[in-house]
Amino acid sequence: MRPPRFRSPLRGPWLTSVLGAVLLGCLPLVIVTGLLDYVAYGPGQGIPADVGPLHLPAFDWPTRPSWLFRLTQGLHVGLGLVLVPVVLAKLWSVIPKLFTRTPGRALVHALERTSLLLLVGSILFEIVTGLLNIQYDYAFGFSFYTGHYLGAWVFIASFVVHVALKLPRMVRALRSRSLRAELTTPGTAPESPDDTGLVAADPAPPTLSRRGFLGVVGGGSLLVAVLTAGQTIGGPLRDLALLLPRGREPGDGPNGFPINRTAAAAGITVAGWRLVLNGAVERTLTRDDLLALPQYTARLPIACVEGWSTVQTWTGVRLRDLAALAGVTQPSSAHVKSIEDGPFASATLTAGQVTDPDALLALRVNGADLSLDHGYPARIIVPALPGVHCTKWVRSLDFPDPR
Ligand SMILES: Nc1nc2c(c(=O)[nH]1)N[C@H]1C(S)=C(S)[C@@H](COP(=O)(O)O)O[C@H]1N2
Ligand SMILES: [Mo]
Repeated sequence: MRPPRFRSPLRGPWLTSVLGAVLLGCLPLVIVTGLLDYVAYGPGQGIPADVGPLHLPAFDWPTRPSWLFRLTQGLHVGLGLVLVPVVLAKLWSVIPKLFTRTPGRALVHALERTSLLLLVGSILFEIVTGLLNIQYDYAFGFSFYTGHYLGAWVFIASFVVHVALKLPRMVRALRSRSLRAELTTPGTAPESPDDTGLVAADPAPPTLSRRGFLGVVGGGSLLVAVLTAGQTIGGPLRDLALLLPRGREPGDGPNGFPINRTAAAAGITVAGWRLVLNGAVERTLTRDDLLALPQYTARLPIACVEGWSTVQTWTGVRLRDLAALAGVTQPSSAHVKSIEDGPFASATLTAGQVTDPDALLALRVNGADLSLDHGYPARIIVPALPGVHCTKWVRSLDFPDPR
């Protein structure tokens, strides 16, 4: 028995399948780019924490193309956000199923219920944790990275099961009507009832056509896209970046690009600053010492896990030159520490990331000294490195001595 309150004439297997097909086409991209982002963070940096057998195969994240992380991270967050209206529409389209019993034995019913609960629960969990991570600093009682990662595996497993179970039905339903015809004529007549239990038995009079409904969902996605992309595109669109609110007022000039964590928030004082290099030998350098070394300039992005990114022109000293100064000519890694001790105050770089010719300890940006908010006296900038590892206010660089 279907409760009478779900009487929309729009619900039906075709509508659900159209939304399902969009998600089937796009969610794998969100999943893969999300997992790649964890690979990019590199193992052993606590992102995610120890997840036992669920850990990903570790491979060294490349430094080329320099926009690689910008792409994977941007796709993950951007597409993930844009799909939220589609997910919500799909959930709305199947609400009556919550109240119908699967024919057959109680066990089958319980299994189906459990798998749907995991599917719906995990996608909502991923959306909510992802959104909260963008909106607030550390709003969780658990690590966002670990929670989002474990939630992703619950979702992946239940998504695979769901697709395997529903794919034939989806294909059949898609064939039952012509998408083109639906989009060109505002159809409101209910779909023909079938055993899915989605079509209302006593449909209410229509208030919206199926085409109108799809238009509302698509318009919602478009709106989300506009509200999201402003942070990255900048200019007048930045004021529209309501969904990516960080650093909306970075000011003008060479240092006028987004700031997640200000120097004030990190409690930075730089009086008497020295850079400490540890390798085969220990070296201590002032900022003037660093400026007297060969300077290199590279145009490189910072891409944040929160979905925004920015490309700037950075100038500074090559990390491999600093390793050589510390007596390490073939660095196998580098451990970076900031003068603050917040959650993102240290990072470990791979051999490839230290030796890339564009891997810099940046002192200047766009022809001016770094501002204090952007990491003055010096910050890390490496091609394709996740933003979170572009450590600001660097205090020391340790190059483990291979000898
Ligand atoms: N010392 C320090 N460096 C840091 C951070 C930080 O909190 N502390 N934030 C990181 C993050 S999450 C990003 S995305 C980049 C860019 O952040 P910004 O906009 O605050 O410069 O800097 C990174 N460097
Ligand atoms: Mo970030």
